[in-house]
Amino acid sequence: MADVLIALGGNVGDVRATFQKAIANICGMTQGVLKARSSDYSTLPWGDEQQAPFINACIEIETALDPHALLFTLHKIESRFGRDRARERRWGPRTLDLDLIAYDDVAMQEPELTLPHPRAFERAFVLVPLAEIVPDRIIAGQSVASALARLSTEGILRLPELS
Ligand code: PH2
Ligand code: MG
Ligand code: MG
Repeated sequence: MADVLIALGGNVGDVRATFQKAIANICGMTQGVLKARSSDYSTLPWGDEQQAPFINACIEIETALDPHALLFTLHKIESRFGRDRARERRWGPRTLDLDLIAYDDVAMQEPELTLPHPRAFERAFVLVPLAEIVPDRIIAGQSVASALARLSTEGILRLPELS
């Protein structure tokens, strides 16, 4: 089984409800075991500021799927929750974004998949939830917590648990 980190994001619809269902789908469709789930965070939009705030979270799962099969499954779940890659703009609004951040210690660079995720460490909206669940995990030579310490966390707000 591989240990996998996945980042969730979205800013269209009831994103927190989408996350709950998407996480159940991820576990079901990857025969995966959920090892950790961060809180949900409200985060200011990055890249394209003219849009609603995002909700972001991260999970850690164990799965036997290989990286490509896992990515294919994540894309399928994105479209199941209304994501339409053909119609969206770069960095723009979306119902659900599922990013594969790390897959064990696998390093690969292919057109459709780079591991670990090449931009995860530049983004506090990924690292804040990730540091909540795996602060000591080493990715690309540095710990999640030390990578986070170099970024501003302004505009990131931890949301209370849904009752
Ligand atoms: N995702 C984007 C673009 N901008 N900003 C935040 N705060 N969080 C995101 O997940 C995000 C974003 C495109 O996927
Ligand atoms: Mg993304
Ligand atoms: Mg993505």
